[in-house]
Amino acid sequence: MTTKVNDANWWKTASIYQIYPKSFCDSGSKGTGDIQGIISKLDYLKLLGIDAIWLTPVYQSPMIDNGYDISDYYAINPDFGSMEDFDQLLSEAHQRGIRIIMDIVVNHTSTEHHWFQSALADKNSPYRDYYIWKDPVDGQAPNNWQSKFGGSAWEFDGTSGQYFLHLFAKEQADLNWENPTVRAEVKEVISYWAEKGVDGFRLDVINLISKQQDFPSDDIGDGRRFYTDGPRVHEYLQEISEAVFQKYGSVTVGEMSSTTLEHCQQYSSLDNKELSMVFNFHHLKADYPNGEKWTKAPFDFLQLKQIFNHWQTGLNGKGWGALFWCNHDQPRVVSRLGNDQQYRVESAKMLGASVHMMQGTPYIYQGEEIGMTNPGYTSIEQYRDVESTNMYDIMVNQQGVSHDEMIAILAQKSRDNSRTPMQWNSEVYAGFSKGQPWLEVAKNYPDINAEKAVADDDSVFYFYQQLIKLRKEIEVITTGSYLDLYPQHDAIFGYQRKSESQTLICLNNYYGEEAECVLPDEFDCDKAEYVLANYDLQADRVSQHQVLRPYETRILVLNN
Ligand code: TEU
Repeated sequence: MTTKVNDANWWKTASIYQIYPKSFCDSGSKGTGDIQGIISKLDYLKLLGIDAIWLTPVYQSPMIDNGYDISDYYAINPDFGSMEDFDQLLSEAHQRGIRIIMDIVVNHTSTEHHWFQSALADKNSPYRDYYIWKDPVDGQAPNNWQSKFGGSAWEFDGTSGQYFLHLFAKEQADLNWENPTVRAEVKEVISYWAEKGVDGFRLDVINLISKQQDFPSDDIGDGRRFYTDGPRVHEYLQEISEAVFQKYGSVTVGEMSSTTLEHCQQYSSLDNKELSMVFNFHHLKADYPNGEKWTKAPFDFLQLKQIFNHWQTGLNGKGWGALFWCNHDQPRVVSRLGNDQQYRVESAKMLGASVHMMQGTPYIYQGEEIGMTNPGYTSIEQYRDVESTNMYDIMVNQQGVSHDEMIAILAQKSRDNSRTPMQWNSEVYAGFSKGQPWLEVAKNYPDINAEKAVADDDSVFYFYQQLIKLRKEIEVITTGSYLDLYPQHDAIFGYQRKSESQTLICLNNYYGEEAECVLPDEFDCDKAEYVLANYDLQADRVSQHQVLRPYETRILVLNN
């Protein structure tokens, strides 16, 4: 079946693979991943069938936030390799028909960036206004905004007697986008990488760049409502898009923190005035009771389906979403929403199918394609993530939460859950490195690794390979409408995609007990066929009455 999408929008039938370089593959024995390690795995990615790699930051950085604190946008961090290594990666990926999407972090820079260092040294520096400095109010921080990593979002500088804003770590100073020179610098940075042949950009927390200029305190929240989807954000994005993205034909995906559907319809509008597509995270807060991340809680299944329904129907015909469960900030989905013990393979496949049959562009995070799990760390010493260690200090040492309770919360919610070294084989350190890794490898690597998956026709790997192929072969996946068939069902997430020529139904049992549903009367089972499933279906005939086994997924297609 041919798709109805022209090549300029190649990304509408593509699947994108996210690499977190520090944890992907070490070509030597440093214990941290590098670019040569990525190059050595390009054939593995080609076999999977992905179309592009989203590479998280490899620029010069003190690595306080593992590269999201950039100190030089024009240099490669020697921990990852050289610019020649990067050029080789770009060339070898292109030779395999794989595009490269670079991470661009321009809401903030590292406080070691020379812009910030100059601003810090001299209140009259030309770079002072690159950042957001405010006088104390009544001897305190300018307002009560909170950092997303805990504590105040303001850091005091004794030399100048002013505070500077940092929505993340205190080593990540927010840029002042009101300053046209800052916007010009950003255009230069992105143009530099586009000129090198980079195919696209992932824009880190790009919906936070416009702050309400009176910087009011927030009497009902942590201040995010005064800088999220801010007053000039669309103006800024249109300016950058016109100057750079449209000029180079770059594909772009914006990471939108705490955003709304309405803003995302504009960010990803089909007229391409701003970005190609957006990441939103609402579906990944179904296990945040009352929006609170730092609790150990089950996910709310009906809420999860309602959120998918809201975004699938809301973006259809108006914008374009990224489809994902996992990334370097999120725990492993098979541990979070599936069953990473008795039904690890079945639930990993079911969760993959759940999002891959939706409208949007799927993103596969390293290790998701082989069903990697959370590591189940038991002590705070095993953690490295600045957010996790900050929150441990605040909650245990300042708020009196017990050590055991916090360890249980971290085991479910910490970003390090997804940052454990990629499991390549059953050799020491899972074949990730010849030296001790920077973060402990999950103990299950002898059983869960890429080498074993590639040798097993029934592995999660080949199921994902099929999902990627289906998107290219079945047009309704890209163009069809969306209908949740059983919004109130307490175990089955079943939805229908419909176009003029095809109907697709994706059925997913999210739990470990058998579950039943009935297909819509108008769905002609006699003409329908199963195109993919995670159990042997025995009977080829599609029946109106469906009985799904634990974590079973079934994808059915009917050519209208
Ligand atoms: O993440 C932004 C973001 O929203 C997440 O930090 C989220 O708030 C948190 O991880 C979940 O609790 C981006 C990057 O993906 C992340 O790795 C960086 O730490 C952050 O921005 C700052 O650059």
